[in-house]
Amino acid sequence: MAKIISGDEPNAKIKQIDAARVPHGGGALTTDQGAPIANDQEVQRAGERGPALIQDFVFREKLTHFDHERIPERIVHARGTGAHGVFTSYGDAGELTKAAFLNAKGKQTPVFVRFSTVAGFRGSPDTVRDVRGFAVKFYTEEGNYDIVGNNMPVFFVQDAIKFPDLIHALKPEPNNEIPQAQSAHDTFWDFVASNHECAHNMMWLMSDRAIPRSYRMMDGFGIHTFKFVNAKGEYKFVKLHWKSLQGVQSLIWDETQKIAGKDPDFNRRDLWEAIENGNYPEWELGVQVLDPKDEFKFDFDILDCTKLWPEELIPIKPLGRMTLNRNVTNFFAETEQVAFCPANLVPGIELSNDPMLQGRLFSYLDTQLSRLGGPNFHELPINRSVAAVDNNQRDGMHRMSVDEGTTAYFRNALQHGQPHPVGKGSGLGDNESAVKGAVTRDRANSFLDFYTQPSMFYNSMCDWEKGHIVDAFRFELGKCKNMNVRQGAVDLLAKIDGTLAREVAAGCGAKTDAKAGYRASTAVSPALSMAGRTPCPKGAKVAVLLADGFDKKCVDSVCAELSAVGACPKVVAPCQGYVEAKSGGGMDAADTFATASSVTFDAVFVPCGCANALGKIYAVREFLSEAYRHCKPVAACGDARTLLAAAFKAVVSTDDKPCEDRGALTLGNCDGIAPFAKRFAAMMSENRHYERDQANLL
Ligand code: HDE
Repeated sequence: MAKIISGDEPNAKIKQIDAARVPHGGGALTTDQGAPIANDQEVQRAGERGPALIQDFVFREKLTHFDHERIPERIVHARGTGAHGVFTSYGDAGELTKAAFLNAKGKQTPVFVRFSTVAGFRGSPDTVRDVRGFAVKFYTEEGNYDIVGNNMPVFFVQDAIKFPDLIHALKPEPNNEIPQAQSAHDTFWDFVASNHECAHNMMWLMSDRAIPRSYRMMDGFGIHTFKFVNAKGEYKFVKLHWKSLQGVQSLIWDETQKIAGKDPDFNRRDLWEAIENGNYPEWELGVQVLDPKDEFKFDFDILDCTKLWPEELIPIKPLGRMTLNRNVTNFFAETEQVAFCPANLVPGIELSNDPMLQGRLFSYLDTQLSRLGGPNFHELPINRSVAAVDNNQRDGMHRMSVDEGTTAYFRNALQHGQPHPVGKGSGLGDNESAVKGAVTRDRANSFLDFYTQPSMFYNSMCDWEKGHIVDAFRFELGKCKNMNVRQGAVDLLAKIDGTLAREVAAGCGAKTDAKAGYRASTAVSPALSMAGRTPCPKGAKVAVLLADGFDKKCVDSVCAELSAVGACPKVVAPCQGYVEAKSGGGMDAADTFATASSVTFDAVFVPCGCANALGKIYAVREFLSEAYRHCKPVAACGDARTLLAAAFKAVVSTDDKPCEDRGALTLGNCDGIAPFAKRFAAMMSENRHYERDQANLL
């Protein structure tokens, strides 16, 4: 059956992609037919100042190709970015599943991942409030296996037939195609208010999970219930989880909006740079496992994709680790043409009857037919399986393979019955399961509780998370022009949490008689809070603000500590080029106050020696006050403390002992630079200073 790429599994996909690479720039320019071109800069014309000739095939071929360079963007998840990597199995899942890629310790399988936003068009900014797609393709020895998930564990609607309605409501409104990449508009909230099953995903969408600091710093979820089947044919229900080993961190809402202008490619660039710098992001794949005998044990239906399985009830068993270690060579060929499908499974992993999952099985193949132009997209290098493909499918648009032989049918005698089905128990999805009940469009009663889990989610948030959720609702509903829409959304909140409904209503002009303290559920799931998930310092971007005259010893000492934890200090100065230190020597400035802004950094440091020069630049004050407002670590020593004082209020050090006030780290006398530098570097692996949210900043 499958061809095993022995001893070289992690590189199998890379080899395939490399085989398809075409180096360019080798010499003569040719037509697509390989004929040399004399001149492709001037159209052939009748006389130097005369009309163009239709016989100019060189011109027509060039323009025809150009006119067709784009393929339809994805209807949803159009904006995304991808990377290659490898999945390493922990090898102890044999009791659960016969899937070969999980069956040996250390076994490596190549993967391709595409992260995305949902609502925006292909050119939309990365940092919008949205669900993030987290789609992984495993190129296993038994064929491609795709986990096409999101960065939130639940979905908006329960039934696939409602998906077009949800997306029509979320996308820009059809009369004027406004707004781009935003849920903050009337039709989306009208849909939410009219379809209470959205409540749970809507709570996640209003939380900080919807504005991740980086694709590296978010978790992923398979969302649906699947089945793992072992070699004995026994099955268990499972939910899939990707836990980020970079920790989990989010941006601040004001910051996301500014980044959308300053660097619309923020998340794409972050992932690209991390991989280029050898700072390979990793996630641990895990499963929650449920015995079929416990299917009806809970107060939610395990087939309902608007519900999660609290980790405290069903713990996550780790299965392996994914490392992203190679950027794409060509965005179009790899990231744009990759085609995921939840039906791409391997023996040992099967579907459940989740009505959303069932509908997805149809949609993905269907969408590729128009997006990738025919039934042969599986032959594109990025989609091609590393396991041998052999079947009786033939021909169609853009067929790459030159299929040999005369038999394209089964059963046959001419080819000795080959290729042949492998038989019961060895192939895909052939585990038997019972079906009962009448054909119906009725929804099960067990799907009809819309409020308990959203309430548990809200109960599980810490104070700053709750504050951000209230602010998000106020913003989103505040952007809705129709008062009935705002009121409808607040009425929905009143069924979840009375205090939340009252706070949101007060901010958006709606009314509520919800009782403060009312909660649809008193349950708490601590695993849902991000408060305990601190970021990994690797790749943290630190702005070092300099001008001529700075103290190099301070900068060297701080930069050394930052580099030691894997953070990336970057000099920002009034002009690009060399900045001279007071005691001789200097540093190169990569950015200026015109090209850089605090929102694209994780922290800021200003050394002593250049406060006079920097104090004259308005952008420096803005840089510091904004970093402070966005709750980032801000550090200054010596005379630079005056710059901090001009930007925000903080208690500062007056001697050689570092002083820390809500993430503002200062040092009066630079003799104490060593502990100061160490402490600043340690701050890169802490949560942001959300206590400043409520603080009087200026
Ligand atoms: Fe998708 N979805 N989806 N979806 N989805 C697509 O497929 C669709 C759903 C998800 O990076 C499209 O190839 C329907 C749930 C991700 O290429 C399209 C329904 C979840 C990606 C499509 C759903 C997802 C897609 C667009 C309801 C979370 C990006 C182009 C039945 C578990 C994959 C394409 C990538 C992409 C349809 C529901 C996640 C149009 C009809 C639930 C991460 O086929």
